[in-house]
Amino acid sequence: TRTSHGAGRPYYITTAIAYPNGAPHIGHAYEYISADALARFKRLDGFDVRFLTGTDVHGQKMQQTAEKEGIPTAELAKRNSDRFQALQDRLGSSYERFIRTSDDDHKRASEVIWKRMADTGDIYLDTYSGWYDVRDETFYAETDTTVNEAGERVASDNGHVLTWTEEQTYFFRLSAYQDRLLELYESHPEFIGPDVRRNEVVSFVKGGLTDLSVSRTTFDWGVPVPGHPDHVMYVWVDALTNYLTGVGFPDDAATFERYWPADLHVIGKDIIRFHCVYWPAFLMSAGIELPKRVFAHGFLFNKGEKMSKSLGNVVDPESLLDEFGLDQLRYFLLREVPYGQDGSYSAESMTARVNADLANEFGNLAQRTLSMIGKYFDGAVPTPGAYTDADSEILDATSTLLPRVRDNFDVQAIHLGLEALWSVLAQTNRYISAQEPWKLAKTDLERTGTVLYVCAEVVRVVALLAQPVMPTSCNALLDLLAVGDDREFTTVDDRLTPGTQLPKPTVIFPRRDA
Ligand code: ME8
Repeated sequence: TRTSHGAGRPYYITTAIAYPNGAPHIGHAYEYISADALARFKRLDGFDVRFLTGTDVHGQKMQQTAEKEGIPTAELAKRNSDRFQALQDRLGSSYERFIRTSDDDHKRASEVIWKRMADTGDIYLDTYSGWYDVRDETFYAETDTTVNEAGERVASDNGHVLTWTEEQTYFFRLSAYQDRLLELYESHPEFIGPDVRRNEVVSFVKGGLTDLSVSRTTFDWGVPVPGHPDHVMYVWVDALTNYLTGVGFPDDAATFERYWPADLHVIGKDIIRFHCVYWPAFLMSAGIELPKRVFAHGFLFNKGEKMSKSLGNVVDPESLLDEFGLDQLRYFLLREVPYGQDGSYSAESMTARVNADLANEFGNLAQRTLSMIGKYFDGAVPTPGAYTDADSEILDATSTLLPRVRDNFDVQAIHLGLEALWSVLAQTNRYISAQEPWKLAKTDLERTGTVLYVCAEVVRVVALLAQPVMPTSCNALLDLLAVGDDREFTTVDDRLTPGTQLPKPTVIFPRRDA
């Protein structure tokens, strides 16, 4: 047996936990798909992966939405969390746990981290007065607000309408962590990706930190503050703690020691401050190791426009799945949008990619190769003869794919990993056109077999390495090549065995009509 790259080492990856105050949208689906592809890649590369996702059920917005709907908040949380989980399942998400912050073990984890921060002396009681964005559950300093045309006080950065809050709350001594945070970003530049986000965070922290209000008394939908049940924790305190709960903190020491610190928190760019400033400060205060990396993906827009309920252009992931298919959606989002940047979705761009990359570049190569093996070799893998330079060029390019794609995935450059695979597919399509095995078959069956063997090898390796992105289709392709059950990346160099009987080929990536 061979040792895999991961050699069974633990790898802990998380997504943000969404507010279930409405239905999930395509932005949520994007985060789940991308994190799932990263988790699957690590699993196939031999890591012992733990992938955590879930919902963030507390906070004022949840309570307000439930009031509007006239149902208990717990009922809203359960109903909508179920919808988020159903979406994950439909997306093929390979999570180990779907946490809801209403889970009992999460309450306990939140109490323990709170007590530890309090024991350090970082929590004190004071009066908070200022602006609050209920939608994002964020406090705003007066200087970061303006008044809109309707005379409402709004956040300068996103225009959300703010409410004045004035109450006695507990504060976290965030101001004490400025130097330690700057030192963290300096000594661990990999802590925040992509680079542009790190620069944002560094300049924010350099601008000075004020203490953070970390409890609320004007509503009760949250985790009660230990010893002070008239306060509930500020929703972000308990929300961030989900990453600890998900690996057994504080009671399951074995699991916690195995998987913590997290290798990667996948989040969207709007919540970078919570993950790269507040979260490491809370952990430093509580004496808990810091996560190794936070990666912020960009936002998805509908034809370049921001999705919003008022514009009526919110894309429902279910309808996209119905229309395009799961692997098509997964591929499109991960290939079209450079991971870490904003991206745009449109039916036209999706159809174009599905046809060009999947139906033509990949599907057609597989289809031609397999049908010629059927026609000229009775469906048995042909025996390659001596390789020409043209053959070797393709085989060599193929054999460098795993390390290249791994390097890309290691820095979450998912789109570049896919680009590397598709460049070899393009090269192979040029090769098959130049070699013309359909003509060779009339004069030189051995040479025909060699060319088809090379093409089949490319299909095998690309299908193997694209599994994290398109699990179902790639496994179907590997089935068509009679590849055995072990489909981990350790098998990348196990070439197809000549003489192996292949099943009757079927179309894996159908064309779409524009
Ligand atoms: O922020 N495109 O929850 P949330 C891409 N509960 N990603 C998007 C997006 C879009 N249009 N809209 C949202 C929260 N997201 C908190 C997280 S974590 C301890 C607590 C992403 O439901 C967003 O960036 O508002 C975030 O990563 C995730 O969806 C959940 O957003």
